[in-house]
Amino acid sequence: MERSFIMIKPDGVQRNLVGEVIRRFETKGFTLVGLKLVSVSRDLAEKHYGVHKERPFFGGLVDFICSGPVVAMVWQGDGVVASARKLIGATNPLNAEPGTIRGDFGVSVGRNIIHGSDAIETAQTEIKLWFSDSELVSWEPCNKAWLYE
Ligand code: IDP
Ligand code: MG
Repeated sequence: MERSFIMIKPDGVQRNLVGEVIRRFETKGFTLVGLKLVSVSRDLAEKHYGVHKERPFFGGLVDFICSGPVVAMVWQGDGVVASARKLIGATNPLNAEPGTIRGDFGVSVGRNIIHGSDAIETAQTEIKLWFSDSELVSWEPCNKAWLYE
């Protein structure tokens, strides 16, 4: 089944939004298959945001991701990659719709609380970068028959 890499950034952790974010993914109907608190190394942050290497904000972004613990997660479910992006909202929280995580909790693009993979292939790469196979748990939620027809 489809999986997405979701990370609560240092601002989300510092602002006590870990439970709120997890609640939104849980109540939507997605399944948590990986979860850990990580003190991110520069190397990992640079690899994760490698696509933005040439952008002016890259250095500040890497500094920020390494500035405090993050919560790295893998969520599973039909269409989870695109759906997670909708739950998260637009990159700039000021443009994010109310009801989305960024729309409800943020005001600044450099402090937008959460990361979510932008495509299925990106998700696969990011999951491999952040998690070993043994850290991911395949399990069948008992409410599956009530979420899927
Ligand atoms: P996304 O997180 O919505 O996928 P991306 O364009 O992939 O957005 O950018 C990655 C992250 O880089 C953003 O979540 C944000 O934290 C940061 N970022 C993007 N654009 C800017 C900017 O113009 N100034 C500062 N930080 C930015
Ligand atoms: Mg992105």
